Amino acid sequence: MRFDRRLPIPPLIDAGKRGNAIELQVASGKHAFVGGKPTRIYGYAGQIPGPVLRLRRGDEFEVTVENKLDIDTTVHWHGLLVSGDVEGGPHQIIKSGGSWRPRLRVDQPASTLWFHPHLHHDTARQIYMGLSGLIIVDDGSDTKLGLPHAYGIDDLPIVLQDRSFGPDGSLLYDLDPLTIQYGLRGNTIIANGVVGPFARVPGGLVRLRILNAANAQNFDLRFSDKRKFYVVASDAGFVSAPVAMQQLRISPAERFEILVDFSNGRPVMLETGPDRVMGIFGAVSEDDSAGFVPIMRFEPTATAGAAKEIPVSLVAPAAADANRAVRRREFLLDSGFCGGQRPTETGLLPGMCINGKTHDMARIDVETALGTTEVWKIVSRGMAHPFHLHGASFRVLSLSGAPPPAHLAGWKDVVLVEDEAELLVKFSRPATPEHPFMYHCHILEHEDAGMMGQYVCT
Ligand SMILES: [Cu+2]
Repeated sequence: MRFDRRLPIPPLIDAGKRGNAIELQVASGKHAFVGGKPTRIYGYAGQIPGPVLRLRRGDEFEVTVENKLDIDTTVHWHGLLVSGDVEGGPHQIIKSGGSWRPRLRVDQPASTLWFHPHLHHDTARQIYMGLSGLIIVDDGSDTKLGLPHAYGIDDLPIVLQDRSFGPDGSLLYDLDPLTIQYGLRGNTIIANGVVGPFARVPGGLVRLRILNAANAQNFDLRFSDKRKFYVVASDAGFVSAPVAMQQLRISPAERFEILVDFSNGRPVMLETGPDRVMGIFGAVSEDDSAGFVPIMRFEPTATAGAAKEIPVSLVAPAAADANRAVRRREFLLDSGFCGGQRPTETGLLPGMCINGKTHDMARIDVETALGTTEVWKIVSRGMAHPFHLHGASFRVLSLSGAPPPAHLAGWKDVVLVEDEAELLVKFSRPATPEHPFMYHCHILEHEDAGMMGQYVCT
């Protein structure tokens, strides 16, 4: 790989600077993933990567979404804590040629969120075709904490995905029962929509906002010189203090913000290892199943960064007190096929279940009370499932019976469950039976196959 394409920096849409009224087109377009070979894609504004929305805490903004695709879609604000009627799940369909205009109130801590389609049975393909964008929630804490925050300079969005391409550079997406079972995995890793990019960065501290927007692949990130880096935030907010790490696993839909020190001036590669939970199916290197492959190259410049020191502390979340939980529930995510086959152009495809039931848009599975906290025990069977729920953030109480490592101890909205996990979920937004919240596996082929339930919060 040549690493001769500059890392695309998505356009920044700063809602506050546009009177908190923004527009988003969902359209098809052309994009060259592999040098010089444009191919048909879906994109927000018809482009890959999709824009980054910057939202200020305390603001209310309006989005006009126009669907220019020849298919229906939805736009789900993943991690944004808003009510069920505007969060863009499977019930808020935007018809082909139609539009949708939700008003959204931003009231949550600084965090890196994202948006993507959530149309039942077609989420995986639509995201694979290019529909995803990041959201930055800004609560003013960056300056106070001394964190890099110059967008595109020392604060870089990095969206990681895996893809497979045809000889003409086009995206390949074919579903069969085996692909559904393991989730679709590509043989090439892209960052911000291109293969093998490089980024020039200041020779100092740089913040990377990393999103795993892959359909199924867990990335296992490290730098080629094994340097330490510091996790400062997980999905829904800062961790209490920077966590020094040399290797970081990031599962589908998870976000981590990390600080990397480039002050030694040496170029370095960001690499990923195999998806450890998938055995031989998780290899990323064609010749060595244990090998790491380079994703992108960082080239420090002679310019010093604005931020000099790793902060000593960040924002400590309140203690995760399981005694406050009003009830306990258990969810079994099983990648064996259950009932509910769905017809497609290529024949019947099998369904997947939570607690023995495949997704049904007309069935409410769980009723919760607004303002309460519950313990949700998630059990994975068959393989590791990244569990996500809408309309709430949670704290990880335990993973396989042990307390979570420091970088997973803050507020989150996705967690990879290898065998079992206990989560303390705080229900702070309402959802009615007409517009319920989802909980589901974020392996997109599992979700489309029905590994998804619905809850109300009243
Ligand atoms: Cu799954």
